[in-house]
Amino acid sequence: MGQELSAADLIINPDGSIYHLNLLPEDVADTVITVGDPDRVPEVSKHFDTIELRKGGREFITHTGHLGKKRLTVVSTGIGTDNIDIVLNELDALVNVNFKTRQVKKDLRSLNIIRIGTSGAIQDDVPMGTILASSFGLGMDALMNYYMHELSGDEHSLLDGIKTHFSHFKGISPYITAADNGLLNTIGIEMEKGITVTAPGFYAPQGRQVRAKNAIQNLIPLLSSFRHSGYRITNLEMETAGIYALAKVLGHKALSVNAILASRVNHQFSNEPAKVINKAINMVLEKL
Ligand code: R1P
Repeated sequence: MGQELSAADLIINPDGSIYHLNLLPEDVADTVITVGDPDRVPEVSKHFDTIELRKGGREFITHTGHLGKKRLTVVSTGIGTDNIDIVLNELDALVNVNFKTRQVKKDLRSLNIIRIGTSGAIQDDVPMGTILASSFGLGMDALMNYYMHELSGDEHSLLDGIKTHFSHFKGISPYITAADNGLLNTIGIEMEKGITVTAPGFYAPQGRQVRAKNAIQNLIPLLSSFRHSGYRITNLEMETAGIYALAKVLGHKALSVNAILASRVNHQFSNEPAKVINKAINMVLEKL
């Protein structure tokens, strides 16, 4: 018999749903699309043939339904890897913990988790309107300081290169995780690829200068000039690295698809964001 998870470690609401997502175990499909903006959930599920449930709480809105024969769940995460911590752990518990016995199941389910999010490009040749699949998520946030995790394959040498390139970044311990190769080569096949930086904020952590003085000068050129074994950093957002790293720790497969709305090198923002996001949604759904 495995260990029983306490009522404080795994919080289950009186109706049997998980604490923040308000979902029951049977509500989660094997393929889960995550979006940041709760208003983007119906923009995805409007393409479904049927919607069997609409649930939610706070920024975590979920629709589950069918597209053809495929059952899909789309859930909003809100902004940032602190929310990804909640969404990934709760999705995993929903499929891999028996809520009656509070024990981890013997046969673990592996979800396909696909982020459809917005992002800013930091390379001149990645224009606004590009749909980019993250081959790696590079985390500049602190989430993975709290989890045991291991590097594999190219992750080791990439992280060494990153630590050397960004050696003067004080108090930041970056982490890197690869996309699931299968998802990258199917859903991401026709998309631009690159390393996506996940920042712990939207303004100074992404090199934006408004009123507060930034501690790291020239962040964008520093990020865009990194080169290692043919890889380069292409874009910035706020969830991908957390999704990739926690998915790997928990045995799930993940891919992040980025609708590029801003060019940080050309100081421009798209005047048709909804169109670009829709393109990303369509490109993902047609490959599922
Ligand atoms: C910031 O505006 C938000 O937009 C991006 C960032 O990752 C961050 O969550 O993604 P979403 O549009 O999916 O939220």
